[in-house]
Amino acid sequence: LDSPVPAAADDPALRRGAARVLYANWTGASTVPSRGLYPHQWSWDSAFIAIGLRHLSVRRAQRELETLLGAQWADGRVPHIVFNPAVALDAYFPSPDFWRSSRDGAAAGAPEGIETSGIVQPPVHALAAWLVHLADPDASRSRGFLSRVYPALTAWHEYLTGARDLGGGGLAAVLHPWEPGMDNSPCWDAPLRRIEPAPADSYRRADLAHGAAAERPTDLDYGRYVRLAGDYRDSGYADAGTRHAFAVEDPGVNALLIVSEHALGRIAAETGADPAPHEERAARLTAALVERLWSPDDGMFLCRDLVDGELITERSVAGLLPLVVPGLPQEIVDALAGTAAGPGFRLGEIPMVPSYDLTGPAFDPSRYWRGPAWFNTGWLLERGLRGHGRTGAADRLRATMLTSAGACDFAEYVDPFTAEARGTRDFGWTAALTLDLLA
Ligand code: 9YW
Repeated sequence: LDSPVPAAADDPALRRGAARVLYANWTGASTVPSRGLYPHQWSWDSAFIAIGLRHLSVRRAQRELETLLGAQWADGRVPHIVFNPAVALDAYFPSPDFWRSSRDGAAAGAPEGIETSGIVQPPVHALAAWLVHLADPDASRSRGFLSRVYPALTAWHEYLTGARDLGGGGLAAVLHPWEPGMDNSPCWDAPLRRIEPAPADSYRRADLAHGAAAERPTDLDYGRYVRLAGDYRDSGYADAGTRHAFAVEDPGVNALLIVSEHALGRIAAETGADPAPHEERAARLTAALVERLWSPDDGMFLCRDLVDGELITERSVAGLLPLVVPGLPQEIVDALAGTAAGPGFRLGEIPMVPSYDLTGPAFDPSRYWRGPAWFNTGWLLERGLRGHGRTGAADRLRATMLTSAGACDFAEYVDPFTAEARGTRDFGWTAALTLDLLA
C-alpha cells in the first residue's frame, strides 16, 4: 500500500471545471453547497469550500468564513445553516420559520436580524482559517484576518468542549443526526429507534424535488429528524438541564475538533496570543478520544451512545477520520490504516472510500451516508495518511479522487465501487477539495 505511485498530473480542464462550480455557487458573501438542494450557507461545507477557494481568491475564502462566523450565537455555537433571506421559504426544509432562531434561540444568544438553524456541524473552521492564512500570509496579515476570527473560533471550541461535554468525559456530543454531518449513517439507527417520528403531515420535505428518493434519507428518518430538532427548539436550544433523547459522541466530530484546536494554537502564536492552552486542550481531547471511543477489536473508533452509555457497533468512515489527528499512538495509526485497507473500506483497491463498512448489514452503495463515498471524508483521509508518512496510500487516493471528481461532474457523493455520480451535481466541497488536491 505504501509503494509510491505517480501523483495525478495537473489537469487544467479539471481545475477550470472545479473553479466554475465555485464561481457559480458564490452568492456574494458565501457559497451554497448546491444551487438547488442546499441554497443557503452550511457550516462545515463553508470550511471545506474556503480551503478550495483560497486557491482562487484568498479574499473570498476569508469572506466565506467571516460570513459564517458573523452568525455565531452568543453562547459560542456556530449554526449549521445561515439562511439567505432572498431564497424562498419553501426552497429548503427545515426553513427559518421552523428553527425560529432569532425568537426561540434568544436565551442561547442567537443573533437578531439573521436567521439560522440552532444545531451545529463539525468544527473544521479553525483548520480552514489556518489554511486560508497559509495561502497568502502577507494578505492575511494586512487584513488582520486571523486576529479577527481568533476570538470567534476560540468561543466556538469553548462551546463544544463546555456546554456540549454532555458525557462528562471531555468530548463534544452531538444532539441530532444532522450535527455530525452524516445524517442517515447506520450509526444512528439504534439511537433513533427510541424517537417517535413527527407526524408526516406536519412538514413537507423539499429535498426530494432535487434528489432521487433512493439516494436520500427515508421519510421515517425525516420524521425523527423533525421531532428531535423541534424538541431542541422548544427547549430554547438548551444544552444543560434538559434530557436529550439523542446524544452521541462521534469520532469524526471530535477528531476535527482536535485538528482545529491544533490550528487554533498556530493561529494564537501568529496573532501574539498564547498557544499553550490550545495545545493542552488538543492533548486532553486526544486522550479522551482514545479512552472513550477506540475499539481495539474493530481496529477503528466507534460512536458512543450517551443515552445508554454503550459504544455503537456500526462501523462508519467517521471512525477512520481520527487518522487526521497528529500525535495519535503509533499502534492506533497502524490499526486505522490496516482497517482502511481491509475488507470493510478497501482503500487502494476501489476508487473511493465508502461512508460505511462494505461488509456491514446496512451497507447501500447509493443511499447518502450508508455507503456512498464523499469527497470531504476522502480529503481528510488523504491528509491523514500523508501526515502519518503513508505517502503511497495518500498518492493513490488522491489520484483516484481526482479522476472520480471530474468524471462525476463534482457530484455530492459517488458509488464507492464505480465512482458513478450520486446525489446532486456541481457540489461545493467536491469542487473545492478537488482544487485543493490539485494545488
Ligand atoms: C442537511 C449540505 C449538507 C451537508 C451534510 C449533508 C447534508 C443535510 O447536506 O445535510 O439538511 O443539513 O449530510 O453533511 O453539510 O451540503
